[in-house]
Amino acid sequence: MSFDLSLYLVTDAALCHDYGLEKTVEAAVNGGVTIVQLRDKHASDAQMIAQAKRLKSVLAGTGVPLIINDRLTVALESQADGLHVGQSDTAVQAARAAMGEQAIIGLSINTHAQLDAAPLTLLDYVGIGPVFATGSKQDHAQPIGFDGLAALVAACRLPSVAIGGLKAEHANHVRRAGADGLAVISAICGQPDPAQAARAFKTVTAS
Ligand code: TZP
Ligand code: MG
Repeated sequence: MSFDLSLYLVTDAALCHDYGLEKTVEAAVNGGVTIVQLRDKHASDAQMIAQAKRLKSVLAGTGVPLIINDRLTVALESQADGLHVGQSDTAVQAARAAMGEQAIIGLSINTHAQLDAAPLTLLDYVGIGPVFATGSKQDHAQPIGFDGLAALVAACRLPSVAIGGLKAEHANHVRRAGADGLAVISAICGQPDPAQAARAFKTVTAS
């Protein structure tokens, strides 16, 4: 499946409680989200598989891929479009072997050493960050700022998406740093109007 990293929504169901996860994702896609990652650190595999299937129905016909965070079993069972892994999750080689050639596979990167060690030929994209400190991920790595982002993007031959504390007002900085897109949780999940929150990223004028 082809993919567009320009506005990458990572979900947090706990933040979406008023609006609900499916409605949040639907609204966010209407507002311009181009790719969705289901991330849930608390659900069981079975719960996450059921949630992934519901999100697949929401995304059907939109062309927006569904990526699963960390859990290979969930990605396989739900027939999701891809898997995103962190440095201490399922190895990329195992993920590619299990998911097949067509799957979209991404890896989180925070340092040049991690980039140098990454099996780039088995990956479709990298997530680079956190750009800023964020309350959305416990024990996140050291923030790298826009300069750190630019240096990692410049050293990376793959499509890349920036993550960590990003808001609509940062869209131009991220583009200038050379990344293909922004990945966000709290700037869309849990916002009173997720469609408008997504649209805000799209309407930042180039400067
Ligand atoms: N990985 C690095 S930072 C982060 C993840 C999953 C959380 C991003 O959330 P937010 O709310 O967009 O800062
Ligand atoms: Mg992880």
